[in-house]
Amino acid sequence: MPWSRGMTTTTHFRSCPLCEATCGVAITVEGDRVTSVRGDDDDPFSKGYICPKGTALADLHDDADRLKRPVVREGDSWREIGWDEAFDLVASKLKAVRAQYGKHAIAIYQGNPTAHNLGLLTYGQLLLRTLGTKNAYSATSLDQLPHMLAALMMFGNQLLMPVPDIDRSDLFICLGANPLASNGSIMTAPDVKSRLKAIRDRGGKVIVLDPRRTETAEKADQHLFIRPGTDAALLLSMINVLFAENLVTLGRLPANGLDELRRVATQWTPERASRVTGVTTDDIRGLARALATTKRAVLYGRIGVCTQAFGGLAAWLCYTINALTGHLDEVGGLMFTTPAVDPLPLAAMLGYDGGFDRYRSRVSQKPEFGGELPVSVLAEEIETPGQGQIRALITSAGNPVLSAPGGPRLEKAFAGLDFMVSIDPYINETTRLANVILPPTSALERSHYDAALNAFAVRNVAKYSPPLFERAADARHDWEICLALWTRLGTPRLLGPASWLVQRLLGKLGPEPIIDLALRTGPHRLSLAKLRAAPHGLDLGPLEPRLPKRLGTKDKKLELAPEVYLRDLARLEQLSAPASGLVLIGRRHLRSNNSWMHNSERLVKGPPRCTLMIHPDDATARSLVDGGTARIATPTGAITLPVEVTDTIMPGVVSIPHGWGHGRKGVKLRVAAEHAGESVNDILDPAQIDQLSGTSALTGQHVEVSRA
Ligand SMILES: Nc1nc2c(c(=O)[nH]1)N[C@H]1C(S)=C(S)[C@@H](COP(=O)(O)OP(=O)(O)OC[C@H]3O[C@@H](n4cnc5c(=O)[nH]c(N)nc54)[C@H](O)[C@@H]3O)O[C@H]1N2
Ligand SMILES: Nc1nc2c(c(=O)[nH]1)N[C@H]1C(S)=C(S)[C@@H](COP(=O)(O)OP(=O)(O)OC[C@H]3O[C@@H](n4cnc5c(=O)[nH]c(N)nc54)[C@H](O)[C@@H]3O)O[C@H]1N2
Ligand code: SF4
Ligand SMILES: [Mo]
Repeated sequence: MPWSRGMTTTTHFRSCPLCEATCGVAITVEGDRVTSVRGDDDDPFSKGYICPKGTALADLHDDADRLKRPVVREGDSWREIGWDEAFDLVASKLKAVRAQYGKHAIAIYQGNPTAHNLGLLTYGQLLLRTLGTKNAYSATSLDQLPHMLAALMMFGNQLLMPVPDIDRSDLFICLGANPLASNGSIMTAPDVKSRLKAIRDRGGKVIVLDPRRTETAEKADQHLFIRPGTDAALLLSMINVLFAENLVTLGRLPANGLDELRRVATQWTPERASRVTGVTTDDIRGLARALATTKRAVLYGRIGVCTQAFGGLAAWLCYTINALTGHLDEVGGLMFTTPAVDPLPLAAMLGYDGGFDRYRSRVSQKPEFGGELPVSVLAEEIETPGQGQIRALITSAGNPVLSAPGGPRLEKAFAGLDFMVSIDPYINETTRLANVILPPTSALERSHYDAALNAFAVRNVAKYSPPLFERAADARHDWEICLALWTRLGTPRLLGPASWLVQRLLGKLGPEPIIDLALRTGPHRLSLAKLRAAPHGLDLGPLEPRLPKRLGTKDKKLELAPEVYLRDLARLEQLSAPASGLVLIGRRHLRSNNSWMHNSERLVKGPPRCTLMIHPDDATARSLVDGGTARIATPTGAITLPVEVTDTIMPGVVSIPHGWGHGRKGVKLRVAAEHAGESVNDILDPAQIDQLSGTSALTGQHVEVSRA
């Protein structure tokens, strides 16, 4: 729109919903155009920091490829239809499937942006979790499931995941995370770089264990290479040292399982673990001693620890080792938050109350977790005929074709469904296979409160973001889409005679009153009005000890050695010194966000980022040169990528980022198509999982690399 008289420039303070850091942004608007997005200097938590993705908030809003109205697929082309027509169509198709095949024939898949979207966290769960299907899937089993399982088993609630008290720690051991690229995960901490620097400035130490000398490792005091998939062995041997050298201190926390831990750790001497992990015995002992003897210290493990063959064990041991060294629930250690909106009672109300292995998947008997099955079985549950076969799919804020191993198999399975609907703003690798796409408003057109991520923030904070732009009359928020489907699908019948009233009421309300009520009844006794009066957000102080009160375990004790893990340790015996050949790891880049932000020119410009990183020795052995092309193959498939030869990666390991592969036919992402890359999940084998938890093994799979 051209500038015209009466058009004023205004600045608005919001939080960025694109990653877990929840940075405060100052958005300058002229008329209906965003003219700049900067960091909000007065945000008490992020203090002016933003990353390049924050700036791209405007690109997403203005993206010409973003859908504004529902579309229905007719062969290879799409036709816009009205909202009511779309809702009626979707509801009738889903109801028909349900009537003919039963409720488990409708599968759901919820993706990562759910956690950043108030409407999907509330009304989305209302729709999707009341469908009553066992075929519920999400990005959880590609991500933090092992942390949630450990929280459930050890602390009695799957949402009770502790976070590193990074601002008061004097030793930060970082295992399988690269917060300088990811901006932190299950550690909401804007500007991690400055927070890590502050540790060093106060005389503390940062140590990174990673198969790659990452951006975070470059800024650390020490970096140690560790072989992919061997973290459980490392941690057990550190625990072995703690017991052997009498360094175990549980502190004030009542706990069960100490003797069992001592027993299982005796099997894993530093010598044995060193052969497996590639970390020297001196370093293993040094790590254990440093963790035990530094008063304020923490070992933080994240996705590299989870998404591997022994992810369940490794995530459990990460929490356990903090408990054994007196750092659980202590200042500077691994702490629990006191969020203004407490997600625990809310989740319980929505039926997300935790549980593991209460039932199994139909085809290959994989365990349920939190009412969901692992994504690794989604394709087989669609392909395999019989009672309970999936016939229809709802995807919401997810792109499993690029995000889950076995992408080509998934797209084939999706194409064979009776019906598929996607709640998503784009026609991408997954949604192009849907029959109907229901696009929500953009992040700038809706209100936001970080109901999920504040529960994992390194300080207790709260901030409300009202909508920046009024939504167009014919646009719908995610919550409105979910409510419309929930109403039509007949699930309100559960509510009995009051259902009509409840529907009308919910339709008028939206998510705000829910958050307001949760704020008022929460531990800080806030309200939306109080948050509206503080547009930069509120700092509610540092983390405080919460145990044993907050434990959900029956006897209010920590469970240090839950039975499921003790049993799974037998499997770890398979770990041995590495065979020859290469194993694959992933990586993240500051300018990328999983699979869906590659349509912003400012984020994708520059040299290609979807490359194969390989160590010089491994490159030479395969006649690969920097800038050349390599073929990377597994029994699942093969892709071809540009080569980056670098000694920042461990010999025997190669790295490929995920979320690329936009060259598929029918994808309508103009910018992304010019920077298509290849999808690493086209070659990852979906059958390789952590057998305990069902989490996909995204790291540590074997690959063959040759000159293309
Ligand atoms: N090989 C490998 N694979 C991985 C990973 C890895 O490290 N390596 N990481 C895994 C991890 S941690 C995760 S979380 C998953 C992510 O996996 P997914 O959640 O399946 O994928 P995303 O790329 O986050 O896709 C998000 C989708 O949501 C849509 N979207 C964005 N905003 C909104 C919104 O506000 N409302 C709605 N309705 N839709 C929206 C986007 O258009 C996009 O289609 O990928 C996993 N896959
Ligand atoms: N810029 C950007 N930010 C993001 C995302 C993004 O795609 N881009 N995605 C968001 C999402 S959904 C998530 S879940 C978070 C994840 O946040 P992080 O957990 O910080 O994820 P990564 O940056 O992938 O770092 C994982 C590290 O583990 C290492 N690693 C791989 N295998 C192993 C192993 O077996 N053992 C050990 N010890 N290390 C291993 C990898 O080399 C990598 O450096 O990031 C979020 N933030
Ligand atoms: S770090 Fe995350 S929250 Fe902060 S600006 Fe970047 S994408 Fe947004
Ligand atoms: Mo994730």
